[in-house]
Amino acid sequence: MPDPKHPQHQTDTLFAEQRAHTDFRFDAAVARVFPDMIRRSVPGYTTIIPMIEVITSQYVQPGSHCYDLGCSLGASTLAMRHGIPFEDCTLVGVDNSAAMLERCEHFIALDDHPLPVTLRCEDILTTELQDASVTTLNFTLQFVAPEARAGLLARIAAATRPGGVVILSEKIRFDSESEQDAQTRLHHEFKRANGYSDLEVSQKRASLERVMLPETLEVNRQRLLDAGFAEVLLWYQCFNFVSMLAIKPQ
Ligand code: GEK
Repeated sequence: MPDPKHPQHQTDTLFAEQRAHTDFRFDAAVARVFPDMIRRSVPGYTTIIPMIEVITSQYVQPGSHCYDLGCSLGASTLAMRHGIPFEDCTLVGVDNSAAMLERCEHFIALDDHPLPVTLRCEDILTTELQDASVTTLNFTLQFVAPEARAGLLARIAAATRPGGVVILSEKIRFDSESEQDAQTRLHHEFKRANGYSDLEVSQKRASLERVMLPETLEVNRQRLLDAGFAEVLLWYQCFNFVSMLAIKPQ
C-alpha cells in the first residue's frame, strides 16, 4: 500500500500474514517498504537521522572523506550530505544490497544538495576507506558477524584523521535479565503503537534472530576504545536502541 505522504514508499506488511520461517534479507521486497519499516521499528530513528547532520557538521574536516557504511536508501547519507559545508569533501555510501542501492540512487538524485555522492555496492568489511573525518554506521554493525566487528572498527579508526569520528547506532542487549525483558517489552509496545500486530512482531523477531546480533553497550564501547578511538559518548538512547559518538585523539 503506498504511503499517502510519500507515494513512492509503501507500508510494511511483509510479516502481516503467517509465513514460513526465512532469515531476514535486504531484498527487493524489504527495499520497497524500508522507510516505513525502519521508522515504525526503530525507536528514535526519526530523531537520530537529523542529528547525524548536526554531528557531521561539527566534525567534518575540509578535504576529507565521509563514509556512510550500510547506507540502505540513503537517509543517513543525505543527513551527512547536508551537514558537510566543504565542496572539497567526498561522500561515499556503501551497501551490499543491490536492491537497496538502486532505490538509494533515486533518493540521492531527488535531493538538491550539490555535494556529489558516490554509491558503492560493496561489503563494508572490504570496502576501501581512507582519510576519513566522519564515518556513520547507523544500525549496520549489528548485521556484521560479531567476530568481524573489531577488525572493521580498527580499519575505520586507522583510516580516520585525528579528531575525526564514528557515529555508531546499534540495537543493544542488557546483561541484566530483568532489564533485557523490560526494554524488549517496551520496544515491542512501541511497535504495536505503530500499528504492528503481535504476529508481525513475533515473525519479524524470529526472522532477525540469526541475522542481527546485538551486544551490550559496554562491549560496543570497549570495542571502539580498543580500535583506537579516545572517547566514546553515548549521545542517544531509547529503550534498547542507542547511538554512540567515538572520537579519534587529536
Ligand atoms: C539508515 N543506515 O537508513 N556490507 C554492506 N552493507 C551491509 C552489510 C555489509 N557487510 N551488512 C548489512 N549491510 C541506514 C539503515 S539498515 C538497518 C541501515 C536496519 C546493509 C544492509 O544491506 C542494509 O541496507 C543496512 O546495512 C542496514 O540510516 O535495517 O535495521
